[in-house]
Amino acid sequence: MKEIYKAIERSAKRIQEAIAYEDTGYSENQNQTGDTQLKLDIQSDLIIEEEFAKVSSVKELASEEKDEACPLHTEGKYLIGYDPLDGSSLADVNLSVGSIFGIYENDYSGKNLKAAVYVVYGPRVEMVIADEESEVRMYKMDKNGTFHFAQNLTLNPKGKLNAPGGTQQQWYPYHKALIDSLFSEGYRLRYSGGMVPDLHQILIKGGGLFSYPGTLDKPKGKLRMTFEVFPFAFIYEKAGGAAIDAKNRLLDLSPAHIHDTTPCFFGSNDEIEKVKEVYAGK
Ligand code: P6P
Repeated sequence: MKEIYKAIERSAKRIQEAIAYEDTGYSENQNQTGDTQLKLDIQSDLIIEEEFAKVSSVKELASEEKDEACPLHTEGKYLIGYDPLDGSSLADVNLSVGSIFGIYENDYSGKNLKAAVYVVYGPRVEMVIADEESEVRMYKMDKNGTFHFAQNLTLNPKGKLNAPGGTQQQWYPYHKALIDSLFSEGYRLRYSGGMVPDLHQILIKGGGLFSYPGTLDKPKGKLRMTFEVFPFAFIYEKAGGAAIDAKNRLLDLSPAHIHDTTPCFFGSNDEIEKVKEVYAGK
């Protein structure tokens, strides 16, 4: 597993340089979800592919930027589901973006996720790792591209931040009531439109709720199980929180296809219990 983390570190340094100094324009291509790909999306994907090609334990790569999974080393043990540059359009307006990695065995179901990593490209480059070891660990990159352990991350039983995703006009009325009730309790709005910095902020600040629900126009939500949802569900659970689709534990789900989406709620335990109460019977 350590050689996989090292490949992610090498990728992070190269992607950060691409974000900072290269073209953030749109390509002529679309990904499987129909998003027009930024040149940065394609370049970040290529960088990660190159770095994982050096890791013999990686059997297959499944990228959000590609329709299907690609075989790598036949004798490898791990399948990597990843989003090379999540929220990449935010780089256009100089906001933080991130890379997300799920490290699976056998298939891309939540129960087969063995480790999860994300990298935040913001004022600093930071990497968070969760695996079978006890703690969720955060590392900071120095000017040479070396990552140094900074701190462990844990979620309090209840937090103060509320990150409500999705088009509000398309929210189900009971979801709007849930979000409004948190604000009436004094929660602070923290939502940039980038899943990685938004979920990172809640982790660093010790708790709250990030939601990207099913909506009238997108009943299955927007965020992809394999590349985005399962890795963060793993990290939030390891940090002492919870992650559900409104009723079920997210890591109990299995995608029919690697690009399948699901409604998702990540947070401290008190907030997740509140979601379950509101959504019970809906
Ligand atoms: P909306 C970015 O495009 C992304 O995939 C996630 O990073 C983010 O949480 C979500 O979509 C934002 O979606 O509909 O709120 O703009």
